[in-house]
Amino acid sequence: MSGAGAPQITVDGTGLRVTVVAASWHTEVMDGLLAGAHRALAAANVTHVRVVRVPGSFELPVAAVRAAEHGADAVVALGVVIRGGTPHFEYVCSAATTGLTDVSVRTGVPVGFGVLTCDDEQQALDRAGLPGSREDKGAEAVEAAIATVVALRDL
Ligand code: DLZ
Repeated sequence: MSGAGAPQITVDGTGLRVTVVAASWHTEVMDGLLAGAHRALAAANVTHVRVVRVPGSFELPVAAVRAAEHGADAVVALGVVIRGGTPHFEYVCSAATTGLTDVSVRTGVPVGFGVLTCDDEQQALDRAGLPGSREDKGAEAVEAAIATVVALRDL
């Protein structure tokens, strides 16, 4: 999937409670995603922010559902999964994507999807919002989650 075609989203999240659930594998990339998420939250005027760390991306859905059921207006899930030599990659990616989708649809709380699924570490670094990165997926996930909260208000 290419990053071309991504919308420019400007969001106002004043008054929203946002929980960031973040995996811990691949420290440098995760630090970039988290920093990008914090930048986007500040730009959107979100001051009520909680960050919950879990071991791996497989654990993101259970943390996300807890946050969604305990008062978060939006959840942002951050993780990095890098392909290895076994099918484990597919299982972790599938569990994270299916689980997070299920959380948002079932609870009605938007979940921003900031889980990178990459062939190698360089692909992840290019998307991590670090100096020299081409993309900032942590920030994008925050903007998407807040924009969805705002969009749902009109329904
Ligand atoms: C086991 C594992 C592997 C091999 N790779 C990653 C990864 O690249 N990114 C990630 O977030 N988590 C990885 N994990 C850990 C699993 O997500 C999970 O934490 C463990 O299987 C324990 O449930």
